[in-house]
Amino acid sequence: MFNLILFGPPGSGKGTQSDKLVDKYGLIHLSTGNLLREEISHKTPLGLEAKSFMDKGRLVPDEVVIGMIGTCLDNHKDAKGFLFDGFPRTVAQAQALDKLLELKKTGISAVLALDVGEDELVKRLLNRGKTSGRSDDSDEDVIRKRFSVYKDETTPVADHYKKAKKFQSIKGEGTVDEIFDAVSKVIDKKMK
Ligand code: B4P
Repeated sequence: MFNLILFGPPGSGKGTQSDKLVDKYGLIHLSTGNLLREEISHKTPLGLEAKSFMDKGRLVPDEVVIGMIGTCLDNHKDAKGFLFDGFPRTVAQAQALDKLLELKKTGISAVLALDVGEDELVKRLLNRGKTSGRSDDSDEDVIRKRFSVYKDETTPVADHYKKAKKFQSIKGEGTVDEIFDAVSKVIDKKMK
């Protein structure tokens, strides 16, 4: 199996690149952000709980997202690999993912981080907020809160994978196609 984590701050292009990567490599796309928004749109109890965190720019509790990922892995027993987008976002999530993959006798093949400056990130998110209807993209204070949560809670996840020598940064500024080419080159090398 080839299991890839696309890593990076909010607005770095994880979702954008994931859509293209799953088409090219035939991986199963697991975006915790998309899964949570789906729960919110169906007004499930899980969705209502998640919304209260997401609207404030905070992370949804670990046990909620870990449970969701566990279910998705079980639902795709024959997958040739997974693309994790926006997960793991805490060290506890990374450790849980290691265990879940171990049970499937597999592991993380690579963690690719999209590197984008904060001014560009704010610009992208506010821009998306104009059309997406996403409440977490419309308010600059909430966007800044998401960055501070990223620095405090998600950056340590990078160290977790650096220790395992699986982490690589890629320039995330430029056109979507330029970044896609750069990411694809790294994946092609890792798949060899
Ligand atoms: P996510 O859905 O993961 O949202 P994100 O980080 O904001 O988006 P992403 O990084 O994928 O967006 P993209 O750059 O593609 O999370 C939302 C919330 O859900 C979190 O804040 C948290 O509350 C909760 N959550 C999710 N996962 C969780 C977890 N594991 N644990 C706890 N809570 C969790 O796109 C951004 C914009 O940039 C788009 O408009 C796009 O068109 C544009 N763009 C992309 N690439 C570009 C480029 N090269 N140039 C110019 N614009 C570009």
